[in-house]
Amino acid sequence: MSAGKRGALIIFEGCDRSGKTTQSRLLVELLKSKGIPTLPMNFPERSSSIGQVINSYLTNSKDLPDEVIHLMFSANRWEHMNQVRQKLLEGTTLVVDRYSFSGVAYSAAKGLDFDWCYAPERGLIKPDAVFYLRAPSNDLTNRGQYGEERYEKVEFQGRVAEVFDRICSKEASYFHKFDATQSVEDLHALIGRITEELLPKVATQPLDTLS
Ligand code: DGP
Repeated sequence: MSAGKRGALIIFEGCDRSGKTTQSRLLVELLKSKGIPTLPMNFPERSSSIGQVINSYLTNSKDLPDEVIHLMFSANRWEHMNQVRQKLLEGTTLVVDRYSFSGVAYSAAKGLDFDWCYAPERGLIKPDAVFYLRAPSNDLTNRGQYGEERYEKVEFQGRVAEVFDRICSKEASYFHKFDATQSVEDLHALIGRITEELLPKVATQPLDTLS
């Protein structure tokens, strides 16, 4: 960690095709251009053996009970926690496409109990900021390639958005909700500004955990 300064854990959340991947890429580019050590990550991380099971599930080549796949997604985050902690303490900022909140939102949208869904996420490193991109689900279906994976159905995405809204109210102290229908450039400018204010603030704070 350079002069006792840690990196920030920044998460992008939202429904499928809400623009998370574009916005997280732009944020990584911005931070790197300013000389801030930054790495992109995404969950599910599909290359591990757990990640490969998740990939088979998402592409509909494997079926699993809702509870089992929920715990697999969570385990996929847990298996990367040492790496996440180490990078943050070395001073690297991590920009992560999806985290625990997708875990809760997608499983609770299927009807699993909200608190049960949250339980395996407790103890994971708490994000410094979550950028939640919110758009009406009808809008999202018009974006490219919608419908190829298991969860990409309009009605289901509507329920996912409702759970994300509930999480956003519960975790309001570090959630930032944005209208995802605004232009890519405007959204990026807003997110960039918030991040640049955030980094020096959290640099000397200890890491916290989700509770
Ligand atoms: P992505 O690679 O970001 O497109 O995510 C793939 C799909 O997996 C997407 O429909 C959202 C869903 N997803 C991501 N994380 C979780 C999770 O922790 N639990 C569940 N049930 N679904 C998730």
